[in-house]
Amino acid sequence: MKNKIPLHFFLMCCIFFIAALACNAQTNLSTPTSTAAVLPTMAPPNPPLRFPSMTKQKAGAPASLPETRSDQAGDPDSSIDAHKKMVPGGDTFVNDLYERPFNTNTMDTYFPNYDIVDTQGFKDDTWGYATITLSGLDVNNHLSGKYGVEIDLDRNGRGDFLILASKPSSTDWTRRGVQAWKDANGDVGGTVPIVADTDTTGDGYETLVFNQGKSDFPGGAWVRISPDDPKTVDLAFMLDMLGNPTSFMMGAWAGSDASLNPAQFDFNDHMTHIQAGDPDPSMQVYPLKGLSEIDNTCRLAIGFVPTGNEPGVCNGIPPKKPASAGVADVPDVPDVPGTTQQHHPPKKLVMK
Ligand SMILES: [Ca+2]
Ligand SMILES: [Ca+2]
Ligand SMILES: [Ca+2]
Ligand SMILES: [Ca+2]
Repeated sequence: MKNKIPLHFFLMCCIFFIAALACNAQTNLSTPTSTAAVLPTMAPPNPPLRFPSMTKQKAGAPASLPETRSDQAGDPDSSIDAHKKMVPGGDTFVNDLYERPFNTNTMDTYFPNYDIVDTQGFKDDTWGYATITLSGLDVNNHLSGKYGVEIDLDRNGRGDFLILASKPSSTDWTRRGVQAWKDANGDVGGTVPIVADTDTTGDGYETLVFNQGKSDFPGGAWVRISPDDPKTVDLAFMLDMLGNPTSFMMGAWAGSDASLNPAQFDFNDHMTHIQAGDPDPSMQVYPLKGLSEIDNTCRLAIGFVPTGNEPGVCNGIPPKKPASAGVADVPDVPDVPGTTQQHHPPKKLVMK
């Protein structure tokens, strides 16, 4: 008799077969998943954009300063007359030239680390450079101030960028403490650049374009103490950050954190001579008052030959000396003060 397969056995076989198929299907489905789980250990096909971009934007520090200097200017060394609570010259408030490395009112504290005695400018294809030499270090043998340059791209006397370095302490280039400010709305200088205006306010340098490496230009500006001279600050800034100028004017600044306030440029537009005071005892508004602990220089010509008529430029058309009768000679201060006759008339000193 022919053996019949029991119906229940046949059904069990079918169930087992279907279950096996399902199991196999699950195994097949799980395979890509496990393969994908392995992938992260390999190089990701699309790494986050910020990675390569950070690597690419990170610019190296500048190297040594160029061998050829573009321009240089001296500035009065006020240590000479510091004990007399006065300066040897170099301060013409109405023409944006200051020589005020003293405390306010009493002028009994002289700050050699705020007193510029020399500045130099350099330029290559990538960088602009400045050196700022101070009369001395502070009582702790540090340069505990702010040091910077004001850059006038179109030579009209109206500053465009202000680069400031706070408390430089290393002979290696660093971005620590360095900021670059821009006058994006063009109100630095007020109505008449360089010259004191009576009714101008404005917000000075209001736009922070570089802040210790955090910006669109991570390698934009650097500072170091000169490896050759502990009283000299070296600054370097990428020309790219300034729009790649081929030439510019550049003046040096030094002062305390409080005095070198970017929003107060130009200082002689934000306060009167009476409010600012003066470091010259022969002036009626002596001593220093609202503007103290600060020094600046005339503006160097970088990448061009000045005519002498550029507002604020060094070695401009020399001012005439006033008639001798009843008026003291203007202190003879070589290399100071960029003083074009049109913009920097001589200071009248009344005899005591
Ligand atoms: Ca000065
Ligand atoms: Ca000085
Ligand atoms: Ca002005
Ligand atoms: Ca402004």
